[in-house]
Amino acid sequence: MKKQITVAGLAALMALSLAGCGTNNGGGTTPPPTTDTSTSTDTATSSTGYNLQVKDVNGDGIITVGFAQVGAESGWRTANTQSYKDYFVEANGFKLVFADANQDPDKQKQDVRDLIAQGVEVIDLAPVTDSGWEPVLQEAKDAGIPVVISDRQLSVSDDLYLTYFGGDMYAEGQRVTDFLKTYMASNNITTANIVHLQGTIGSTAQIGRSKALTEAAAANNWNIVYEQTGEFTQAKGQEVMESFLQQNKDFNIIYSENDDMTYGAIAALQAAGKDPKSYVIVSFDGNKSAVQMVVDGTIKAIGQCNPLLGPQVGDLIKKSMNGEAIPKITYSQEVLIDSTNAAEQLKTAFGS
Ligand code: GZL
Repeated sequence: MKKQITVAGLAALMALSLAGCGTNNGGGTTPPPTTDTSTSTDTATSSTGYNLQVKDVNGDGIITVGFAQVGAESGWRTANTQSYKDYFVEANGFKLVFADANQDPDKQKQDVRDLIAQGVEVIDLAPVTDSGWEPVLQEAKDAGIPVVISDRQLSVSDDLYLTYFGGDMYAEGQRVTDFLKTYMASNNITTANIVHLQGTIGSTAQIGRSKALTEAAAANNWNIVYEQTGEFTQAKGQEVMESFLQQNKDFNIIYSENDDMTYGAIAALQAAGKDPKSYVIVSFDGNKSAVQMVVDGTIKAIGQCNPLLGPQVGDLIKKSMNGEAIPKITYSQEVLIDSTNAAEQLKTAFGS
């Protein structure tokens, strides 16, 4: 699905993603400022055999957006949903039809079919997991309804969707594993015994972040002593950590694929009389309370993942309406948050 970027495409994309991330188009709040811009895409949608364009089909001057959301499992998701509800309003030329899959991949496919039947004018899909989507996407295409994929990617043919906007989860994982390697070296930690709390299995957030860890562990001779999904929720993250602690195995690092599971793991450590600060805990997302924990030293680093996607997705939809060539894939600007920048990042961190 990923394509190599042309130089011209990079320039266009950097302008787009800088414009997108820096613009608060009257909806939602401007995403946290970051310095890192990573993108990879093919600039023209037509070259990929996908020729649908967003149109005001019913001529009411409003674009009706059907949003097929993952669920409400985490602080990231809450902020993401709010970003859409804030941005896709009549003042910005939109109407939002919202569907919550409650983290159920099968329900989500039915949600999309329902949105097609309702005749929305564009669908935004944040897929729970990345398999089995071809038939539904083909149905949307046959119905003439463009599909924007946001948040988590899909491993489908480029001619089944208009564009993707969201985080590069593999790159997020590489930032965190690079941090771990440097942190271990500078603190004379020679052994890595890692507890790996995975996100929802089969989501590209889990796939990318887990891939980065698996590769780094192989390259650096790290041991993954426990690996289990916490479904991106605090409750499940705590349950998984409690279950591991009962095994009395040695560990010194926790690699947790989102802040909510990290909160759960920290609660489990504290309940067992262990000091979280005596472990190397790394996380993903960048909720305000997690960034505060980086300032406090409880969490050593966070792979930032920006949930405030509404304005940028809206920007891409508007560009499609205007007949402009939009990138096939655009990645959010994201950084690593550690002790060197946490105080600054805290000023713009999302959520609570
Ligand atoms: C990442 C997003 C993930 C977050 C979790 O883009 O899909 O899902 O990292 C959320 O917090 O549950």
